Amino acid sequence: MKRLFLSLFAATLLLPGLFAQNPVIRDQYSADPTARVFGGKVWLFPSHDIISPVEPERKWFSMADYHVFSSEDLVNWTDHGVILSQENVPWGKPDAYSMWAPDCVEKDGKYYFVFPNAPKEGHGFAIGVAVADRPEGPYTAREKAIPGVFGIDPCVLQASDGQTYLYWSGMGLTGAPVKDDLSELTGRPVRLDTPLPEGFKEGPFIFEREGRFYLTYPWVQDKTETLAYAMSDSPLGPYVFKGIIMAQSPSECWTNHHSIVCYKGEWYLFYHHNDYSPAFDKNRSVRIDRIAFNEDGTILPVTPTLRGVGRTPADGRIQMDRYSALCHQGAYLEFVDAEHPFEGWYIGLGRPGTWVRYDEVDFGEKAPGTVTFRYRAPKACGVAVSASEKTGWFALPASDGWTTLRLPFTMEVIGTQNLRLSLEEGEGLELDWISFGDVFEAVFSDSSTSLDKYMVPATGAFATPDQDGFLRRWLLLEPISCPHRTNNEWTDSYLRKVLYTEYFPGQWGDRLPKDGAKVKKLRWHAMDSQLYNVKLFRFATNLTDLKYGCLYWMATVINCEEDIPSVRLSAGSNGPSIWWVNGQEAVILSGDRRMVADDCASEQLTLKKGRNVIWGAVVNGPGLCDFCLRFLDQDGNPVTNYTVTTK
Ligand code: FUB
Repeated sequence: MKRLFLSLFAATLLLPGLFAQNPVIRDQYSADPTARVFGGKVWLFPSHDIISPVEPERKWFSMADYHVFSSEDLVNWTDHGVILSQENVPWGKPDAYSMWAPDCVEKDGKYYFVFPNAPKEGHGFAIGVAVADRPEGPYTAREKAIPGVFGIDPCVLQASDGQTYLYWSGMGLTGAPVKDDLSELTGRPVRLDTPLPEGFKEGPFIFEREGRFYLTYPWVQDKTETLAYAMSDSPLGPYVFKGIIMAQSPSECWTNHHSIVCYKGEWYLFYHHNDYSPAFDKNRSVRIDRIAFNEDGTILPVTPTLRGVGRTPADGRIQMDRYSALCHQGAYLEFVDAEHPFEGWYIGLGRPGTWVRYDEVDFGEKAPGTVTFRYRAPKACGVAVSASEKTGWFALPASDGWTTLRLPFTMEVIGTQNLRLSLEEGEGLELDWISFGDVFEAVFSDSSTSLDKYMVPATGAFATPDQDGFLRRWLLLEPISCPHRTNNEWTDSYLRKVLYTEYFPGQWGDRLPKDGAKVKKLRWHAMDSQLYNVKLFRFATNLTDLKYGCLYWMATVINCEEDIPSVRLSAGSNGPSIWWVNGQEAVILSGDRRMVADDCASEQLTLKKGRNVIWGAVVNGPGLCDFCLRFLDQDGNPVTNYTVTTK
């Protein structure tokens, strides 16, 4: 694997005082981000880049649908799934893969999602609108595109004078007044770019701040797109060029595309870069960095960072490769698994003296008792970890493969701190993540009931079923309290009532929550079971205070290279349970049962080529609780020709 020594670009990221954990969407490509604030949350409406399923060799944009994401802290993002697909646009070609940069605004309780697409008739792009009652949809596309608007990159401004404006690009930058529901223009389109410096322009994003209007846009000044801006006293200009917000990328991602939003009193720039796809710059990923204004309203240039915005909890996985600052020489970044870029990166510290800093780690109110390193190193290493003006020294034994080592941490570190890690002895330390206290303290506890006898955090891009076909990789949610009066009530109808209640967004959905994501205070854990049966009781007792009177949710993904027909899902659980395959209920085990392998099997079903998502929920009464699951073929033999992931 080619080692990517940090270049000039990385060096430009080292300025102190910049914060980020980028990219923010880490399980799919996302581009052209428009961020809007609705109901106290940030809603992110990006394009959804994919590799073209019809012309994979054609190195061009390919987008079939849109997802929407929301966040309250700009760190944890909920994917609300697909809100609009190319097949559901009455006026659009259903196979054009041209769902380019969108926007969304709210007016009188309706959400207007505005997007470009290739029309069924004619060439180029038209711009249409889909309407919903909630930001997450469902959205219904109107029958026709907006009359007289041809182009891409729509952006809507709801000006403080009460007028709504629509802007778009294609042959320059254009704006026009529009009805509040975006159904038609109400005035003549005006070219906004004619007085601006020459060079290709697209992606207009217009916003109003302190009585001034900002026309911000990607602009090719030299080779690739910068983000530039102009200002005016009026929404339709004339605009006066003011300068560059973000320089062109030295790694030559040709496009950039952005939005600027004020959230909880702070201003943020959303933009994109091809982080997960260095070899193909049409598969991009959304980043966020802070943006600031001078007193006269002009914008301070933004340097792109990997650290991004938001605080990282100390007991989460702190990806030091998303650093705030890094020593100039001897450090490098690489994908953990070049075949699976969404697994992220690790950081290499080549020799003594190399260091990395990661800002804004939230240690909370109680100092952690342990620190866990996920690393590999050809030789034993000594590292110094500094936070809150204290430094601790940690010895990491040599390890050729990735290993997870938990060590005592005795420093009194609380609150939000900047973390610095330096290699003091040894060489070639490669660090995937570090984490403090709580979760990992429990997971790697040495006590006789320790969880690692039963399950360990999932590692590696995928798992396989064991030789008997049992599924051992699961995403497990910490237990939800669910007191029961008596075990006699565990009938089918009771179970369906309790287990068809929605506890979190995306329940039964095609997209799994991320490892570490939270449902209120409960956390999802991607785990590899050491046993064929997954010991939920051990999971609960090691990680939470709740043991009894609760219910567990779990999910996993089976990836098949081809359709596997005529199989049955075969389940056993201590405690009643329901199991779903690709959104359909497959097995229900009701009553007060013990865990017996193959206790109950589904009707015959087909595991389809590609992803198959399994969801399960198990109720626990007053005792132990576990489950086992596998697929059996028509002859009752275990099915094992697939891989298992939690993404
Ligand atoms: O994502 C497709 C196109 O690339 C957008 O519409 C442009 O703004 C550029 O980002």
